[in-house]
Amino acid sequence: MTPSRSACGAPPQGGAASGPAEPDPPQPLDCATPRDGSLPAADALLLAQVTTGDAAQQRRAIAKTITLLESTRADHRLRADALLNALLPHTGRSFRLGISGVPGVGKSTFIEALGLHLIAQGHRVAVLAVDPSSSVSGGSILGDKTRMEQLSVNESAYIRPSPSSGTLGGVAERTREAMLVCEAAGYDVVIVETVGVGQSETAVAGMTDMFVLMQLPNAGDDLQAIKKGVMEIADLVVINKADLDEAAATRARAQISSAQRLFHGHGMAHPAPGAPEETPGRPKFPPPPWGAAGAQSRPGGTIEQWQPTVIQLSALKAQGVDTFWQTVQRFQTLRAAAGQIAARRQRQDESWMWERLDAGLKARFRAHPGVREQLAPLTAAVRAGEVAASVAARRLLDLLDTH
Ligand SMILES: Nc1nc2c(ncn2[C@@H]2O[C@H](COP(=O)(O)OP(=O)(O)OP(=O)(O)O)[C@@H](O)[C@H]2O)c(=O)[nH]1
Ligand SMILES: [Mg+2]
Repeated sequence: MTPSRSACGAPPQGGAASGPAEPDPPQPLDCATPRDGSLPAADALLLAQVTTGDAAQQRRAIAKTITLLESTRADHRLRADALLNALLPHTGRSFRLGISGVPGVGKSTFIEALGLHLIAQGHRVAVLAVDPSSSVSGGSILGDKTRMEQLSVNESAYIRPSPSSGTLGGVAERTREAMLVCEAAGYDVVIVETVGVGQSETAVAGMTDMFVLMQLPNAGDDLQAIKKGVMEIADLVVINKADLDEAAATRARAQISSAQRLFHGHGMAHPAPGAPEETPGRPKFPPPPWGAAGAQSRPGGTIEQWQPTVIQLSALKAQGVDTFWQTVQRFQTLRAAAGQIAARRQRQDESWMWERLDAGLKARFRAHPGVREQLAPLTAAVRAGEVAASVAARRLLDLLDTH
C-alpha cells in the first residue's frame, strides 16, 4: 500500500528539476534518529495510534504528535524527528488544497460547506492554517470553529489552528508537519487555509497540490488590489458571495479570467513529450482514493494541460460547492495524469529542505559566540562606510570556522 522508500523514508536523491541528466547514484542515508532507527515505546504507541487507532484514540494521538512536533525543546525535537520519519511512509495519499483570501471573504464558511460536502461523499477532511500573525490575534481559526460549527464536531473532520509563534517559515513548517500527521491518520483531503499575511500565500502554495484564491464579487473592479504574485500562483480563483450581486460576480469572473490569461499566456495544450516526467526510480504516488483517470490525450498526441480557472459560488448558501469540487477533481486528474502532482511535491520537498537549511544556518550563525561579538561592531563599520559590506560578510562567515 505504501510507496517503497529508502532508508529514512525519503525518496532516492535526484530532484524533479534534475531533467534528463544522469541522476546521481543513490547514496546510503544515515538519517534515522535515534541512530538505531527505533522509536521509544511511548512514541511507537503514538505512531500505532495515529495510523491504526480507533477514532477517539487517533484524535488524541494526532493532537499529541502535533504538539510534540511543535515543541521547541531539543529532546522533544529529537523524538519528533524520529516520529516524523516513521510516519513518512504513511503519508502522501491525500489531496492537499490551499485556500487563501482576505479576512471576511468567506474562507471559513466555504470550508465548512466544502468539508461537509466531501464528508457526505465518504472523505475525511483535515483543516489546518498558516497564520503567522496568530500569536497577536489569538489564532483566527479557533474563533472560526464557531463558523465551522458542524464541521468542527464531525467525526470525519480534524481542525487545527495555526501554530501561534515564530517566523512564517517556522509556522509554515509546523503546519506542513501537521499535514503529514493527518495524512498518516488517513485524512484524504487536507485543506490549508491562510489569510494571506506577508508571504503566507506562497508558503501555502508551496505545501499544497492546488492553490485556490477566494475573492469578493467586486474584485474585478479593482484588479490592482489583488496582489499580482498571488494571482500568478493561483490554480483556481473563486468569486464568493455571488448571492449578494450575481452580476458583479460574473463581471469579476470575466475580468479576472482575462487577467489570468495575460499572466499565464494562451494555448490549451502542450506536446506530450514536454510534460514533466517522474524522476527515474522515484516511487509514483498511488492513485488517490477518488481515482485518477488516464492521461487526457488529444488528437495529435498532446496532453491537455490545466489552465487557471475562475468560478463563482455562494459559500453561505452552499451553492456551487459541487462545481468547485468537480473543478478540483478535473485539476487533480489532469495534473496526476501528467505526473505533475508528484513532480510538484518533489520540488516542494526539496525547496522546503533548503528553506529550513537557510533558516537553520542563519540561526546558528547568529548564535555563534564569535559572530555575537563581532556582528554589532562590523555592522556599525559597514553603516559608517569604513568596511565594505561584502568584506564584513566574509569576515563574519570566516568566524564560523573558529570555535
Ligand atoms: N452573503 C454571503 N455572505 C457570506 C458568504 N460567505 C461568507 N459570508 C459571510 O461573510 C462573513 C465572513 O465569513 P467568514 O467565513 O468568517 O470569512 P473568512 O474569510 O473566514 O474570514 P477570516 O477568518 O476573518 O479571515 C460572515 O458573516 C459570513 O456569513 C456568501 O457566500 N454569501
Ligand atoms: Mg475564517
